[in-house]
Amino acid sequence: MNRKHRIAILCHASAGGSGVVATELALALSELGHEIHVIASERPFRLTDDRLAIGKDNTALEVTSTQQLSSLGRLGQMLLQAKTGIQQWVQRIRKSDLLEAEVASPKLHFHEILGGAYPLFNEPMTALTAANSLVSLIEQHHIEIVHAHYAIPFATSAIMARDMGYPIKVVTTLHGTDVTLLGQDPAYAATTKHAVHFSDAVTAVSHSLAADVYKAFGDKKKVEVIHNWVDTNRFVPNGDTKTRAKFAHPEEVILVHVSNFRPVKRPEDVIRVFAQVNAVRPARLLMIGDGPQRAACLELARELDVLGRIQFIEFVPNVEDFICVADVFLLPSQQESFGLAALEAMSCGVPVVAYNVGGLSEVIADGATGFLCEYANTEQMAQRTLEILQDPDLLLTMRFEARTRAIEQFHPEFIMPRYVALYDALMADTKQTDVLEAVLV
Ligand code: GMT
Repeated sequence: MNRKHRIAILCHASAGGSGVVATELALALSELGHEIHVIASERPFRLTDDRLAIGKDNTALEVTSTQQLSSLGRLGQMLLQAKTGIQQWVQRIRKSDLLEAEVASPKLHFHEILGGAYPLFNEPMTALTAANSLVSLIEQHHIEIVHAHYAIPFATSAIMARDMGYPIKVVTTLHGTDVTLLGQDPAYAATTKHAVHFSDAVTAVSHSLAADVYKAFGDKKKVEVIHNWVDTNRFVPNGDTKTRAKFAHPEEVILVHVSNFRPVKRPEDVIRVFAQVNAVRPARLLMIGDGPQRAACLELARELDVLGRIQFIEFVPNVEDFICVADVFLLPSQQESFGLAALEAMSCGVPVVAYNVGGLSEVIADGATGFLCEYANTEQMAQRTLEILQDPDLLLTMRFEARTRAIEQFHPEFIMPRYVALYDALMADTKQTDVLEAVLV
């Protein structure tokens, strides 16, 4: 089916993977000619002005520029080979029915959720204000599909709008903590279960998360696994020695961690691992992001006497430039349904060392694109990191394998058609006039 859909994408705007995935999905779908309306309390941080401009030509189908690659010497050559393979693949897939659809001019809109503040009450009523915003949008733009990212509160808002009589289809993508943390909290468990059961379609970003959903909410609802993807044009090795030189001397190695510094990310473990690595091999650490554990990380770094070797960098819009200088990316999360940050690092040709939790084993190929370590074992993580850093051949091979895996397994060309097929299947028995009629009545 080549029908274009009118889709509202509801997501959290704050720094978090679900907002990133929702934004990238919105951009990619609008490039394919679907009419997309992003709704959030504020503009999602990755929906920047320049990203909006990307939709103007169909550049998402391009692969890494040769110039960028050739500056990388042996690694560049290896990546170039991977690039050629993927280009052939893209040519082939372009010829298939799925993506053959003519690419219309981008149709991407952003809408802020209506405010709804009332001076008497302190309680935020986001679920209700989001449902109201949706209703206005459905009426004005004849939305057919509402795609909620993160179960609560947005899937609930979409279901509410549908229950008001609008014949929309509700798609909910589960991202992780909505099921594994909030979904387990008695304060949210019943509403999360309701959101999952009453969505028209539910997707999870990994097999591991799908299994968690079945465990938490029963197996009555089919959950389709659609992995996250990465923009391999943006997250690309760039051989930028100038930026690297800003953070480290030539003989030093660089470790990088990116997260929102919540307890679930265990950023203090990054400091512990770094201290052990630095004791053997002079190193620098970039801690990128911000969140509740930042102060504890600073304190621990002081205690372990490595503070002077660590740069804390709060929010950077061009995170890829910082990831690219890394020799190894550290991700010692307690739970990670997918680990988008790990995939972005791999796409930059950076091996990832992480704990073996959640869906990380679906992203990181243990021993090939990095290492998976026993949960909470910082000694093992430091040892694995050193194994990579002390062996230039292993580092080079892992860099190549990481980039190749990102391109071959997690390129938007493979993932995006899964979402489009899901929308097509949902709309297959809905006549286009149904939505218009319901809105006009
Ligand atoms: O809980 C978070 O870390 C935030 C959450 C989000 O909504 O941004 O991240 C989850 O979704 C990401 C995108 O699908 C995944 O890559 C992360 O692994 C997942 N986080 C956890 O499971 C902890």
